[in-house]
Amino acid sequence: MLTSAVWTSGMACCRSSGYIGFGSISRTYYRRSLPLSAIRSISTSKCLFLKKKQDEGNSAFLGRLSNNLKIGVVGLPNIGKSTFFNALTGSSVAAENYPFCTIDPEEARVAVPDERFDTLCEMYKPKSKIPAYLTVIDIAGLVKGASSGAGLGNSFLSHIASVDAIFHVVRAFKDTGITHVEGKIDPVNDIELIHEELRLKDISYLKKFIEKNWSAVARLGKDPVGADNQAIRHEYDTLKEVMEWIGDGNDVRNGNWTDKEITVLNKHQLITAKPVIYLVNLSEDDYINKGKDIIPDIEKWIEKNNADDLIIPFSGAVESLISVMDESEKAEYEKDIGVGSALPEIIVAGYKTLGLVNYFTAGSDEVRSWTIRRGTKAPQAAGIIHTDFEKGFIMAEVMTFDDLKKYGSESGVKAAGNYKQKGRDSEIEDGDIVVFKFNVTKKKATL
Ligand SMILES: Nc1nc2c(ncn2[C@@H]2O[C@H](COP(=O)(O)OP(=O)(O)OP(=O)(O)O)[C@@H](O)[C@H]2O)c(=O)[nH]1
Ligand SMILES: [Mg+2]
Repeated sequence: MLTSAVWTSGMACCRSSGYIGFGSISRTYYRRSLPLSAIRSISTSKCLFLKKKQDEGNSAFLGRLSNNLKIGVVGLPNIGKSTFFNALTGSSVAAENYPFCTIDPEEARVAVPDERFDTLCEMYKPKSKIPAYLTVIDIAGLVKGASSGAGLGNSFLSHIASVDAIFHVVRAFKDTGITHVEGKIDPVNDIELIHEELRLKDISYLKKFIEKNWSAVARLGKDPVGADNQAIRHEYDTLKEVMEWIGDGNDVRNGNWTDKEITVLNKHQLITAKPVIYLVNLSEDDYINKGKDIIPDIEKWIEKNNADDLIIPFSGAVESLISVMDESEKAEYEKDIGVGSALPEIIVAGYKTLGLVNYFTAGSDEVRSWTIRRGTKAPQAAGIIHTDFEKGFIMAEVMTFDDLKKYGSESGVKAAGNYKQKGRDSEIEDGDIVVFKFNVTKKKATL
């Protein structure tokens, strides 16, 4: 029978130092029967990545257009970011009890859990199975004043600027043995502090831009002549408006921007434009009782300030333990404590927050999940596999995963008349199983 483990102060899960640090855990047996759905109901209570503009039918997407999008782990120092990163990605970066243990960003990929992929692998029994991956980056801690150089300062804010979305980790576990840079456990205060530093960083970036450009823009006048000059004026006006919006205490991602403004914003990649998921690091006990004394205050803050952002409770202590267990130990432990790991949900939420969806290629050689941004047209989706597929795109033959499951085979889907052809203006959608037809005539080599 498995015991429920209590993480005692000073315990580090640090594979880099050659041990898994649970030797001094006091093991007490608790049988708890909280259903998994209790935790799940907290974390699914928020919608994901819904920009007002998109809801209103706009097509522009706030964020980088790339298929290698990254999500950064951000928060105060010594709050469990690297512990979380290690458990999430199976890495072994140092996670010790002192602030600024992490200095250089660490990057790792984690497979995105997807039942559809698993089902396809069962159906096709392929030689090779390649799931979708989420790239996660562990970033150094931020302290009060980081935007003006305090702590490890500005360079670390630039690491945050280079990711596409943020896992904002906040400490809610009480453990007097683990130093807290603010000297107290106050999750809402910590969230506000980080939020403020990120906002201030955006303000200082915009200030610099405006100071550098105002005289040139003033010379252009209100209605400049020529497309280039008009674009310069528009960029300047947009960023001035954004500056006012952030100056009033708002994050860029909550603004109501036009497509044209979003194009400008995407050029500048402001930090508060990035989607955020708040990950609340609870003690094991609080995780088991779904953070009932902790989560409501945080939810209130998020509701007031960033209502569209998602909050997911987890426990670094629980995840560290689970991450070194084999499948049967894990199942028994999860049964004992009555809740499961939050990591699958966190990975999927991160993936969705980045606006990513999957299509599949499936056959006896390989089943593979390909990552595209929602709304990607068929030729560009083909280009993810190979640029030739995009250049010589003819069409995509598509069946949906749901149809394949329903009719049991490709021929069943065809017999039902649900095997479709998509042209260059059609989008490839989440769950499409695709065969691309393309034709590339090779140029003759010239001597
Ligand atoms: N009790 C308890 N300790 C934890 C938990 N998560 C992390 N710790 C401990 O807190 C200390 C700091 O953890 P890290 O994961 O290194 O924290 P970090 O946020 O990456 O810190 P920096 O890299 O300095 O910014 C380590 O001693 C961890 O063992 C937790 O959930 N419960
Ligand atoms: Mg760290």
